[in-house]
Amino acid sequence: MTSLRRNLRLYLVTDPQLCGSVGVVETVRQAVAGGVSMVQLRDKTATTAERVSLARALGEVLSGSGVPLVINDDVEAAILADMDGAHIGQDDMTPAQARARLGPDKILGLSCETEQSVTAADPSIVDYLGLGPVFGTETKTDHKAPIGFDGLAHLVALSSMPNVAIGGLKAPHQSRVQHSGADGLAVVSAICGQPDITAAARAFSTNES
Ligand code: TZP
Ligand code: MG
Repeated sequence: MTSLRRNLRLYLVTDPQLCGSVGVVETVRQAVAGGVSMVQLRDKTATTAERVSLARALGEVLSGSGVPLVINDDVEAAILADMDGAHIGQDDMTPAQARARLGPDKILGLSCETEQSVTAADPSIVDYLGLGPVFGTETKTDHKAPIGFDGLAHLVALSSMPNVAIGGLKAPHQSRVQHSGADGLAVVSAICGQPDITAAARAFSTNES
């Protein structure tokens, strides 16, 4: 298994509203202590300068942990903060544009909701796919129709690229996600805002089959 596939096993996507008074940095610190293996900084309303500053603080928390940090949507912030990479959606800049800005060595993730988008993803440009939403979720209000575990398995089978499932996923779903062939789960509300963040993250490793 590649190290990226291993990193995708439990992927925390941060939400500043859900993190509340605990904050994104402290949430990430506690979540990594519970086994989170990759982090995405996702803040739809921040400026690039704010994202860079938050990314630097997160970089200190993650230093030496081997947990990669990528940023949602904002390739320039990823470059300025020298983060590990970026994650884009179908409506953002194209993967080719993002790769051209990031250079060959940074991680580039791409959200895919349909067969067409999965088969169109170029493995020489994109490193991993985010597949979903598996379930409907209040965390992202503009998501496409949920695909369920059957839809997830179908999308996984269409591509040999590393991938991570997202959308409404909680610790008890872990074995269903594994059986679909996905490399891991990306979660927001299962960890952000939970009363015991480390325990919430750890619940995923104890559910592993
Ligand atoms: N993309 C598709 S669903 C989603 C994103 C960012 C949000 C997932 O949040 P949650 O709380 O894990 O359902
Ligand atoms: Mg996006």
